[in-house]
Amino acid sequence: MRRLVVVSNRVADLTKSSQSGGLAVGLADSLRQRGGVWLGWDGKTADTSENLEPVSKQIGDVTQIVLPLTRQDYEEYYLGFSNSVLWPLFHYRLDLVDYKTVYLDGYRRVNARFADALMSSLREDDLIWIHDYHLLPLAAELRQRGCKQRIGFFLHIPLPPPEILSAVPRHRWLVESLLQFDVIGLQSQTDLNNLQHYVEQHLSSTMTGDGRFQWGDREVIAGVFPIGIDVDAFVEMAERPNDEVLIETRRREILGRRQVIGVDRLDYSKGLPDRLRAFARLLELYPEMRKSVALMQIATPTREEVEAYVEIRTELEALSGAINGRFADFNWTPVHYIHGTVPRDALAALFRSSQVGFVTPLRDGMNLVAKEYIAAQSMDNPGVLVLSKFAGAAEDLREALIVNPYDVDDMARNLCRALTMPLDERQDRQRALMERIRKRDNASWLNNFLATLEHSKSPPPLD
Ligand code: GDG
Repeated sequence: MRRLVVVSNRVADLTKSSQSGGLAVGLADSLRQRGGVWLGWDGKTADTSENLEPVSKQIGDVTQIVLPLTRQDYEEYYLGFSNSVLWPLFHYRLDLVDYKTVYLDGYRRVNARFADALMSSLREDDLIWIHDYHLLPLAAELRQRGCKQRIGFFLHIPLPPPEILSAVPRHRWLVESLLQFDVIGLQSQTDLNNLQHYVEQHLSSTMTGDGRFQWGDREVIAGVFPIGIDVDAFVEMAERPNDEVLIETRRREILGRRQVIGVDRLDYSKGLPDRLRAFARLLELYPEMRKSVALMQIATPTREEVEAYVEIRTELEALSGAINGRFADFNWTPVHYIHGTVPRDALAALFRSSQVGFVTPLRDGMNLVAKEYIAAQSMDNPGVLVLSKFAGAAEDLREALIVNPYDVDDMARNLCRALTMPLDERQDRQRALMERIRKRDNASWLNNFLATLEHSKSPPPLD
Protein backbone atom coordinates (compact mmCIF):
# COMPACT_ATOMS: atom_id res chain seq x y z
CA MET A 1 0.00 0.00 0.00
CA ARG A 2 1.40 3.36 -0.96
CA ARG A 3 1.93 6.13 1.55
CA LEU A 4 -0.78 8.78 1.52
CA VAL A 5 -0.14 12.52 1.46
CA VAL A 6 -3.19 14.67 2.21
CA VAL A 7 -3.22 18.40 1.60
CA SER A 8 -6.08 20.66 2.64
CA ASN A 9 -6.42 24.31 3.50
CA ARG A 10 -6.60 23.51 7.21
CA VAL A 11 -5.06 20.53 8.94
CA ALA A 12 -7.39 18.56 11.17
CA ASP A 13 -6.37 17.90 14.75
CA LEU A 14 -5.15 14.31 14.44
CA THR A 15 -5.13 13.84 18.17
CA LYS A 16 -8.91 14.41 18.45
CA SER A 17 -11.48 11.68 17.89
CA SER A 18 -15.12 11.75 16.84
CA GLN A 19 -15.80 15.31 18.05
CA SER A 20 -14.28 16.79 14.93
CA GLY A 21 -16.58 15.06 12.46
CA GLY A 22 -16.59 12.27 9.90
CA LEU A 23 -14.41 13.56 7.11
CA ALA A 24 -11.39 14.45 9.20
CA VAL A 25 -11.69 11.26 11.21
CA GLY A 26 -12.00 9.09 8.07
CA LEU A 27 -8.99 10.69 6.46
CA ALA A 28 -6.97 10.52 9.66
CA ASP A 29 -7.75 6.80 9.99
CA SER A 30 -6.62 6.20 6.45
CA LEU A 31 -3.42 8.14 7.06
CA ARG A 32 -2.72 6.15 10.19
CA GLN A 33 -3.25 2.83 8.35
CA ARG A 34 -1.02 3.69 5.40
CA GLY A 35 1.32 6.07 7.16
CA GLY A 36 1.51 9.48 5.65
CA VAL A 37 1.67 13.21 5.68
CA TRP A 38 -1.02 15.86 6.23
CA LEU A 39 -0.10 19.36 5.12
CA GLY A 40 -2.20 22.46 5.67
CA TRP A 41 -2.53 25.85 7.26
CA ASP A 42 -2.62 25.88 11.05
CA GLY A 43 -5.28 28.61 11.17
CA LYS A 44 -2.86 31.20 12.56
CA THR A 45 -1.67 34.41 10.96
CA ALA A 46 1.89 35.54 11.50
CA ASP A 47 3.59 38.91 10.96
CA THR A 48 5.84 38.92 7.92
CA SER A 49 8.83 39.34 10.22
CA GLU A 50 8.10 36.03 11.93
CA ASN A 51 9.40 32.70 10.74
CA LEU A 52 7.16 31.40 7.97
CA GLU A 53 8.86 28.05 7.58
CA PRO A 54 6.60 24.99 7.71
CA VAL A 55 6.62 23.17 11.04
CA SER A 56 6.52 19.35 11.15
CA LYS A 57 5.20 17.20 13.95
CA GLN A 58 5.20 13.40 14.10
CA ILE A 59 1.96 11.85 15.41
CA GLY A 60 2.41 8.06 15.29
CA ASP A 61 2.99 7.16 11.64
CA VAL A 62 1.64 10.48 10.41
CA THR A 63 3.71 13.58 9.81
CA GLN A 64 1.72 16.75 10.20
CA ILE A 65 3.17 19.76 8.42
CA VAL A 66 1.63 23.11 9.23
CA LEU A 67 2.19 26.31 7.37
CA PRO A 68 1.48 29.71 8.91
CA LEU A 69 0.01 32.43 6.69
CA THR A 70 0.83 36.13 6.87
CA ARG A 71 -2.04 38.55 7.45
CA GLN A 72 -1.70 39.52 3.78
CA ASP A 73 -1.93 35.85 2.69
CA TYR A 74 -4.99 35.42 4.88
CA GLU A 75 -6.69 38.45 3.37
CA GLU A 76 -5.80 37.74 -0.26
CA TYR A 77 -5.70 33.94 -0.50
CA TYR A 78 -8.24 32.93 2.15
CA LEU A 79 -10.77 35.74 2.62
CA GLY A 80 -10.12 37.10 -0.88
CA PHE A 81 -9.76 34.66 -3.76
CA SER A 82 -10.98 31.53 -1.96
CA ASN A 83 -13.97 32.96 -0.12
CA SER A 84 -14.91 36.14 -1.98
CA VAL A 85 -14.34 34.80 -5.51
CA LEU A 86 -14.33 31.01 -5.77
CA TRP A 87 -16.89 30.20 -3.04
CA PRO A 88 -19.65 32.50 -4.42
CA LEU A 89 -18.75 31.68 -8.04
CA PHE A 90 -18.86 27.92 -7.49
CA HIS A 91 -22.20 28.33 -5.65
CA TYR A 92 -23.68 30.11 -8.69
CA ARG A 93 -23.62 33.51 -6.93
CA LEU A 94 -22.01 35.80 -9.47
CA ASP A 95 -23.70 38.72 -7.71
CA LEU A 96 -21.49 38.15 -4.66
CA VAL A 97 -18.16 37.67 -6.45
CA ASP A 98 -15.69 40.37 -5.39
CA TYR A 99 -12.73 39.93 -7.72
CA LYS A 100 -9.44 41.78 -7.22
CA THR A 101 -6.16 41.07 -8.98
CA VAL A 102 -4.29 41.08 -5.66
CA TYR A 103 -6.55 38.25 -4.47
CA LEU A 104 -5.46 36.11 -7.40
CA ASP A 105 -1.79 37.04 -6.75
CA GLY A 106 -2.18 35.97 -3.11
CA TYR A 107 -3.90 32.74 -4.12
CA ARG A 108 -1.06 31.83 -6.49
CA ARG A 109 1.58 32.83 -3.95
CA VAL A 110 0.11 30.66 -1.18
CA ASN A 111 -0.37 27.68 -3.51
CA ALA A 112 3.29 28.05 -4.50
CA ARG A 113 4.27 28.05 -0.80
CA PHE A 114 2.22 24.89 -0.22
CA ALA A 115 4.06 23.27 -3.15
CA ASP A 116 7.47 24.33 -1.80
CA ALA A 117 6.59 22.99 1.63
CA LEU A 118 5.46 19.66 0.22
CA MET A 119 8.18 18.87 -2.32
CA SER A 120 10.93 18.10 0.20
CA SER A 121 8.69 15.65 2.10
CA LEU A 122 7.61 13.55 -0.89
CA ARG A 123 8.67 9.99 -1.61
CA GLU A 124 8.71 8.53 -5.10
CA ASP A 125 5.66 6.28 -4.76
CA ASP A 126 3.47 8.54 -2.60
CA LEU A 127 -0.17 9.04 -3.44
CA ILE A 128 -1.09 12.70 -3.07
CA TRP A 129 -4.68 13.75 -2.32
CA ILE A 130 -5.47 17.45 -2.40
CA HIS A 131 -8.75 18.86 -1.11
CA ASP A 132 -10.99 21.68 -2.17
CA TYR A 133 -11.21 25.01 -3.91
CA HIS A 134 -8.40 26.70 -1.97
CA LEU A 135 -5.86 24.51 -3.73
CA LEU A 136 -7.01 24.24 -7.37
CA PRO A 137 -3.57 25.18 -8.82
CA LEU A 138 -1.52 23.05 -6.43
CA ALA A 139 -0.94 20.12 -8.80
CA ALA A 140 0.25 22.55 -11.49
CA GLU A 141 2.66 24.12 -8.97
CA LEU A 142 3.92 20.68 -7.95
CA ARG A 143 4.34 19.55 -11.58
CA GLN A 144 6.42 22.70 -12.26
CA ARG A 145 8.71 21.57 -9.45
CA GLY A 146 9.14 18.15 -11.04
CA CYS A 147 6.56 16.16 -9.07
CA LYS A 148 5.73 12.95 -10.96
CA GLN A 149 3.63 11.23 -8.30
CA ARG A 150 -0.06 10.53 -8.84
CA ILE A 151 -2.10 13.47 -7.58
CA GLY A 152 -5.82 13.39 -6.88
CA PHE A 153 -8.18 16.25 -6.19
CA PHE A 154 -11.56 16.30 -4.50
CA LEU A 155 -13.85 19.29 -4.82
CA HIS A 156 -16.17 19.47 -1.80
CA ILE A 157 -18.31 22.24 -3.29
CA PRO A 158 -20.31 22.35 -6.55
CA LEU A 159 -18.72 23.00 -9.93
CA PRO A 160 -20.87 25.50 -11.85
CA PRO A 161 -21.70 25.39 -15.57
CA PRO A 162 -19.30 27.03 -18.05
CA GLU A 163 -21.56 30.06 -18.48
CA ILE A 164 -20.96 30.90 -14.81
CA LEU A 165 -17.38 29.69 -14.47
CA SER A 166 -16.26 31.72 -17.46
CA ALA A 167 -17.40 34.96 -15.80
CA VAL A 168 -14.34 35.03 -13.58
CA PRO A 169 -11.05 36.41 -14.94
CA ARG A 170 -8.44 33.68 -15.60
CA HIS A 171 -11.06 30.90 -15.60
CA ARG A 172 -9.17 29.05 -18.32
CA TRP A 173 -6.01 29.07 -16.25
CA LEU A 174 -7.98 27.72 -13.30
CA VAL A 175 -9.39 24.77 -15.23
CA GLU A 176 -6.10 24.07 -17.03
CA SER A 177 -4.45 23.94 -13.61
CA LEU A 178 -7.10 21.48 -12.50
CA LEU A 179 -6.17 19.23 -15.40
CA GLN A 180 -2.71 18.70 -13.92
CA PHE A 181 -4.34 16.31 -11.45
CA ASP A 182 -4.59 12.63 -12.40
CA VAL A 183 -8.02 12.18 -10.82
CA ILE A 184 -10.62 14.88 -10.27
CA GLY A 185 -13.34 13.85 -7.82
CA LEU A 186 -16.66 15.67 -7.77
CA GLN A 187 -19.70 15.33 -5.53
CA SER A 188 -22.47 14.88 -8.10
CA GLN A 189 -23.32 14.03 -11.68
CA THR A 190 -24.38 17.66 -12.22
CA ASP A 191 -20.86 18.80 -11.30
CA LEU A 192 -19.28 16.24 -13.61
CA ASN A 193 -21.53 17.32 -16.48
CA ASN A 194 -20.51 20.93 -15.87
CA LEU A 195 -16.82 20.04 -16.02
CA GLN A 196 -17.39 18.05 -19.19
CA HIS A 197 -19.19 20.99 -20.82
CA TYR A 198 -16.43 23.42 -19.87
CA VAL A 199 -13.71 21.13 -21.22
CA GLU A 200 -15.61 20.68 -24.49
CA GLN A 201 -16.55 24.32 -24.95
CA HIS A 202 -13.37 26.07 -23.81
CA LEU A 203 -10.59 23.51 -24.19
CA SER A 204 -11.84 21.51 -27.18
CA SER A 205 -11.26 18.21 -25.42
CA THR A 206 -13.81 15.41 -25.12
CA MET A 207 -14.56 13.20 -22.17
CA THR A 208 -15.33 9.51 -22.69
CA GLY A 209 -18.32 7.85 -21.01
CA ASP A 210 -16.12 6.61 -18.16
CA GLY A 211 -14.83 10.07 -17.33
CA ARG A 212 -11.44 9.93 -19.08
CA PHE A 213 -10.05 12.65 -21.26
CA GLN A 214 -6.77 13.49 -22.86
CA TRP A 215 -5.05 16.74 -21.96
CA GLY A 216 -1.72 17.23 -23.74
CA ASP A 217 0.26 14.09 -23.06
CA ARG A 218 -1.69 13.26 -19.92
CA GLU A 219 -4.83 11.27 -19.29
CA VAL A 220 -7.12 12.75 -16.67
CA ILE A 221 -9.93 10.82 -14.97
CA ALA A 222 -12.91 12.74 -13.65
CA GLY A 223 -15.61 11.05 -11.60
CA VAL A 224 -18.43 11.34 -9.13
CA PHE A 225 -17.50 10.32 -5.58
CA PRO A 226 -20.39 11.36 -3.33
CA ILE A 227 -19.08 12.01 0.15
CA GLY A 228 -20.76 10.23 3.05
CA ILE A 229 -20.69 9.96 6.82
CA ASP A 230 -19.57 7.32 9.29
CA VAL A 231 -23.11 6.00 9.75
CA ASP A 232 -22.50 3.66 12.69
CA ALA A 233 -20.63 6.28 14.68
CA PHE A 234 -23.45 8.77 14.17
CA VAL A 235 -26.18 6.23 15.01
CA GLU A 236 -24.34 5.38 18.19
CA MET A 237 -24.00 9.03 19.15
CA ALA A 238 -27.69 9.74 18.46
CA GLU A 239 -28.82 6.76 20.54
CA ARG A 240 -26.72 7.79 23.54
CA PRO A 241 -28.99 9.62 26.03
CA ASN A 242 -28.27 13.30 26.33
CA ASP A 243 -29.83 14.68 29.50
CA GLU A 244 -30.22 18.27 28.39
CA VAL A 245 -31.86 17.35 25.09
CA LEU A 246 -34.02 14.75 26.85
CA ILE A 247 -35.50 17.32 29.25
CA GLU A 248 -36.39 19.60 26.36
CA THR A 249 -37.88 16.70 24.39
CA ARG A 250 -40.06 15.58 27.32
CA ARG A 251 -41.34 19.12 27.74
CA ARG A 252 -42.32 19.25 24.06
CA GLU A 253 -43.97 15.84 24.27
CA ILE A 254 -46.08 16.92 27.25
CA LEU A 255 -47.17 20.00 25.31
CA GLY A 256 -47.81 17.92 22.16
CA ARG A 257 -45.38 19.98 20.10
CA ARG A 258 -43.18 18.94 17.20
CA GLN A 259 -39.80 20.35 16.19
CA VAL A 260 -38.37 21.15 12.77
CA ILE A 261 -34.57 21.39 12.83
CA GLY A 262 -32.04 23.15 10.60
CA VAL A 263 -28.27 23.06 11.21
CA ASP A 264 -25.85 24.93 8.98
CA ARG A 265 -22.80 27.08 8.91
CA LEU A 266 -24.18 30.60 8.62
CA ASP A 267 -23.57 30.81 4.88
CA TYR A 268 -25.61 32.46 2.13
CA SER A 269 -25.46 29.23 0.12
CA LYS A 270 -27.56 27.43 2.73
CA GLY A 271 -30.85 29.18 1.88
CA LEU A 272 -31.57 30.30 5.44
CA PRO A 273 -33.72 33.42 4.87
CA ASP A 274 -36.19 31.58 2.61
CA ARG A 275 -36.15 28.63 5.01
CA LEU A 276 -37.34 30.93 7.80
CA ARG A 277 -39.90 32.51 5.45
CA ALA A 278 -41.16 29.03 4.54
CA PHE A 279 -41.67 28.23 8.19
CA ALA A 280 -43.64 31.46 8.65
CA ARG A 281 -45.65 30.57 5.54
CA LEU A 282 -46.49 27.20 7.12
CA LEU A 283 -47.98 29.03 10.10
CA GLU A 284 -49.88 31.32 7.75
CA LEU A 285 -51.27 28.62 5.43
CA TYR A 286 -52.05 26.11 8.18
CA PRO A 287 -53.14 28.00 11.32
CA GLU A 288 -53.67 24.68 13.11
CA MET A 289 -49.86 24.33 13.12
CA ARG A 290 -49.51 27.35 15.38
CA LYS A 291 -48.41 26.39 18.88
CA SER A 292 -47.95 22.80 17.76
CA VAL A 293 -44.60 23.16 15.99
CA ALA A 294 -41.40 25.20 16.35
CA LEU A 295 -38.33 25.63 14.19
CA MET A 296 -34.91 25.25 15.79
CA GLN A 297 -32.28 26.77 13.52
CA ILE A 298 -28.64 26.42 14.55
CA ALA A 299 -26.45 28.74 12.49
CA THR A 300 -22.78 28.27 13.21
CA PRO A 301 -20.63 31.40 12.76
CA THR A 302 -18.18 31.24 9.88
CA ARG A 303 -16.01 33.64 7.77
CA GLU A 304 -17.23 36.60 9.74
CA GLU A 305 -14.65 38.91 8.18
CA VAL A 306 -16.30 38.65 4.75
CA GLU A 307 -18.96 41.34 4.18
CA ALA A 308 -21.55 38.99 2.64
CA TYR A 309 -21.51 36.94 5.86
CA VAL A 310 -22.12 40.02 8.02
CA GLU A 311 -25.13 40.85 5.85
CA ILE A 312 -26.69 37.37 6.03
CA ARG A 313 -26.31 37.35 9.82
CA THR A 314 -28.10 40.69 10.16
CA GLU A 315 -30.85 39.54 7.79
CA LEU A 316 -31.47 36.33 9.72
CA GLU A 317 -31.57 38.02 13.09
CA ALA A 318 -34.14 40.51 11.79
CA LEU A 319 -36.19 37.78 10.14
CA SER A 320 -36.36 35.45 13.14
CA GLY A 321 -37.25 38.44 15.35
CA ALA A 322 -40.00 39.48 12.95
CA ILE A 323 -41.51 35.97 12.77
CA ASN A 324 -41.46 35.63 16.55
CA GLY A 325 -42.91 39.13 16.95
CA ARG A 326 -45.76 38.23 14.63
CA PHE A 327 -46.67 34.72 15.82
CA ALA A 328 -45.27 34.10 19.33
CA ASP A 329 -47.51 33.68 22.34
CA PHE A 330 -46.55 33.95 26.01
CA ASN A 331 -45.95 30.18 26.11
CA TRP A 332 -44.77 29.43 22.54
CA THR A 333 -41.88 30.80 20.48
CA PRO A 334 -42.07 29.65 16.86
CA VAL A 335 -38.42 30.21 15.88
CA HIS A 336 -35.56 29.22 18.15
CA TYR A 337 -32.59 30.77 16.37
CA ILE A 338 -29.13 29.93 17.69
CA HIS A 339 -26.14 31.81 16.38
CA GLY A 340 -23.51 29.51 17.79
CA THR A 341 -21.97 26.05 17.86
CA VAL A 342 -23.58 23.06 19.54
CA PRO A 343 -21.51 20.01 20.66
CA ARG A 344 -21.70 17.16 18.16
CA ASP A 345 -23.33 14.68 20.54
CA ALA A 346 -26.07 17.20 21.43
CA LEU A 347 -26.59 17.80 17.71
CA ALA A 348 -27.13 14.08 17.09
CA ALA A 349 -29.64 13.90 19.96
CA LEU A 350 -31.43 17.00 18.65
CA PHE A 351 -31.72 15.44 15.18
CA ARG A 352 -33.23 12.32 16.74
CA SER A 353 -35.80 14.25 18.72
CA SER A 354 -36.89 16.45 15.79
CA GLN A 355 -39.79 15.39 13.58
CA VAL A 356 -38.48 17.17 10.48
CA GLY A 357 -34.94 17.77 9.19
CA PHE A 358 -35.19 20.94 7.11
CA VAL A 359 -32.22 21.17 4.70
CA THR A 360 -32.75 23.76 1.99
CA PRO A 361 -29.49 25.04 0.51
CA LEU A 362 -29.67 27.11 -2.67
CA ARG A 363 -26.63 25.15 -3.82
CA ASP A 364 -24.52 22.62 -1.93
CA GLY A 365 -21.76 20.22 -2.94
CA MET A 366 -23.31 17.38 -0.94
CA ASN A 367 -24.69 18.43 2.50
CA LEU A 368 -23.73 16.08 5.29
CA VAL A 369 -26.39 17.39 7.67
CA ALA A 370 -29.03 15.65 5.50
CA LYS A 371 -27.21 12.32 5.96
CA GLU A 372 -26.64 12.90 9.67
CA TYR A 373 -30.34 13.62 10.19
CA ILE A 374 -31.24 10.28 8.58
CA ALA A 375 -28.64 8.38 10.61
CA ALA A 376 -30.02 9.87 13.83
CA GLN A 377 -33.64 8.70 13.39
CA SER A 378 -35.18 5.81 15.29
CA MET A 379 -36.93 3.22 13.13
CA ASP A 380 -39.85 3.11 15.61
CA ASN A 381 -40.85 6.69 15.00
CA PRO A 382 -38.65 8.31 12.35
CA GLY A 383 -38.74 11.94 11.32
CA VAL A 384 -38.92 13.17 7.73
CA LEU A 385 -36.15 14.83 5.73
CA VAL A 386 -37.20 17.83 3.63
CA LEU A 387 -34.34 18.40 1.21
CA SER A 388 -33.45 20.99 -1.44
CA LYS A 389 -33.18 19.71 -4.99
CA PHE A 390 -29.99 21.78 -5.31
CA ALA A 391 -28.03 19.86 -2.68
CA GLY A 392 -25.72 17.22 -4.16
CA ALA A 393 -27.33 14.82 -1.65
CA ALA A 394 -30.66 15.09 -3.51
CA GLU A 395 -29.27 13.06 -6.43
CA ASP A 396 -29.19 10.06 -4.13
CA LEU A 397 -31.65 10.67 -1.27
CA ARG A 398 -34.74 10.31 -3.42
CA GLU A 399 -37.06 9.21 -0.61
CA ALA A 400 -36.70 12.58 1.11
CA LEU A 401 -39.35 15.22 0.35
CA ILE A 402 -37.53 17.13 -2.36
CA VAL A 403 -38.26 20.87 -2.52
CA ASN A 404 -37.32 23.96 -4.48
CA PRO A 405 -35.47 26.22 -1.99
CA TYR A 406 -36.50 29.33 -3.95
CA ASP A 407 -40.20 28.47 -3.65
CA VAL A 408 -41.43 29.40 -0.17
CA ASP A 409 -44.93 27.98 -0.73
CA ASP A 410 -43.55 24.66 -1.98
CA MET A 411 -41.37 24.38 1.13
CA ALA A 412 -44.32 25.27 3.42
CA ARG A 413 -46.55 22.64 1.79
CA ASN A 414 -43.87 19.98 2.14
CA LEU A 415 -43.26 20.92 5.76
CA CYS A 416 -46.95 20.34 6.39
CA ARG A 417 -46.80 17.04 4.52
CA ALA A 418 -43.80 15.95 6.61
CA LEU A 419 -45.50 16.92 9.87
CA THR A 420 -48.66 14.98 9.03
CA MET A 421 -47.09 11.94 7.33
CA PRO A 422 -48.41 8.57 8.57
CA LEU A 423 -46.00 6.33 10.48
CA ASP A 424 -45.81 3.55 7.86
CA GLU A 425 -44.83 5.99 5.10
CA ARG A 426 -42.20 7.56 7.35
CA GLN A 427 -40.79 4.13 8.12
CA ASP A 428 -40.69 3.12 4.44
CA ARG A 429 -38.83 6.27 3.52
CA GLN A 430 -36.46 5.97 6.48
CA ARG A 431 -35.61 2.35 5.62
CA ALA A 432 -34.75 3.30 2.03
CA LEU A 433 -32.76 6.38 3.02
CA MET A 434 -30.78 4.52 5.64
CA GLU A 435 -29.80 1.96 3.03
CA ARG A 436 -28.66 4.74 0.73
CA ILE A 437 -26.45 6.49 3.30
CA ARG A 438 -24.92 3.15 4.28
CA LYS A 439 -24.13 2.33 0.66
CA ARG A 440 -22.38 5.65 0.13
CA ASP A 441 -20.71 6.18 3.45
CA ASN A 442 -17.47 7.83 4.41
CA ALA A 443 -15.44 4.64 3.97
CA SER A 444 -16.76 3.89 0.48
CA TRP A 445 -16.05 7.48 -0.60
CA LEU A 446 -12.49 7.22 0.63
CA ASN A 447 -11.80 3.74 -0.71
CA ASN A 448 -13.34 4.42 -4.13
CA PHE A 449 -11.37 7.60 -4.56
CA LEU A 450 -8.07 6.11 -3.44
CA ALA A 451 -8.57 2.96 -5.58
CA THR A 452 -9.22 5.15 -8.63
CA LEU A 453 -6.14 7.24 -7.90
CA GLU A 454 -3.87 4.33 -7.09
CA HIS A 455 -4.83 1.98 -9.92
CA SER A 456 -5.96 4.52 -12.50
CA LYS A 457 -9.30 2.70 -12.58
CA SER A 458 -12.47 4.27 -13.83
CA PRO A 459 -14.64 5.51 -10.97
CA PRO A 460 -17.28 2.98 -9.85
CA PRO A 461 -20.59 3.64 -11.64
CA LEU A 462 -23.45 5.15 -9.63
CA ASP A 463 -26.93 3.69 -9.92
C1 GDG B 1 -18.65 21.44 2.62
C2 GDG B 1 -19.63 21.55 1.44
C3 GDG B 1 -20.08 19.10 1.67
C4 GDG B 1 -22.66 22.34 11.66
N1 GDG B 1 -22.98 23.09 12.73
C5 GDG B 1 -22.44 22.48 13.80
C6 GDG B 1 -21.78 21.32 13.37
N2 GDG B 1 -21.93 21.26 12.04
C7 GDG B 1 -21.41 20.15 11.21
C8 GDG B 1 -22.54 19.34 10.60
C9 GDG B 1 -21.83 18.71 9.42
C10 GDG B 1 -20.83 19.79 9.01
O1 GDG B 1 -20.67 20.67 10.13
C11 GDG B 1 -21.37 20.62 7.85
O2 GDG B 1 -21.26 19.87 6.69
P1 GDG B 1 -22.09 20.20 5.38
O3 GDG B 1 -21.84 19.11 4.42
O4 GDG B 1 -23.52 20.31 5.75
O5 GDG B 1 -21.62 21.62 4.87
P2 GDG B 1 -20.23 22.49 4.67
O6 GDG B 1 -19.65 22.88 5.97
O7 GDG B 1 -20.63 23.63 3.81
O8 GDG B 1 -19.23 21.51 3.91
C12 GDG B 1 -20.71 20.49 1.58
C13 GDG B 1 -18.99 19.07 2.74
O9 GDG B 1 -18.04 20.12 2.55
C14 GDG B 1 -18.23 17.73 2.73
O10 GDG B 1 -17.69 17.47 1.49
O11 GDG B 1 -21.08 18.16 2.00
O12 GDG B 1 -21.57 20.54 0.45
O13 GDG B 1 -20.19 22.86 1.38
O14 GDG B 1 -21.11 17.57 9.79
O15 GDG B 1 -23.05 18.44 11.55
N3 GDG B 1 -21.15 20.46 14.19
C15 GDG B 1 -21.17 20.76 15.52
N4 GDG B 1 -21.78 21.88 15.99
C16 GDG B 1 -22.43 22.76 15.20
O16 GDG B 1 -22.99 23.76 15.67
N5 GDG B 1 -20.57 19.94 16.36
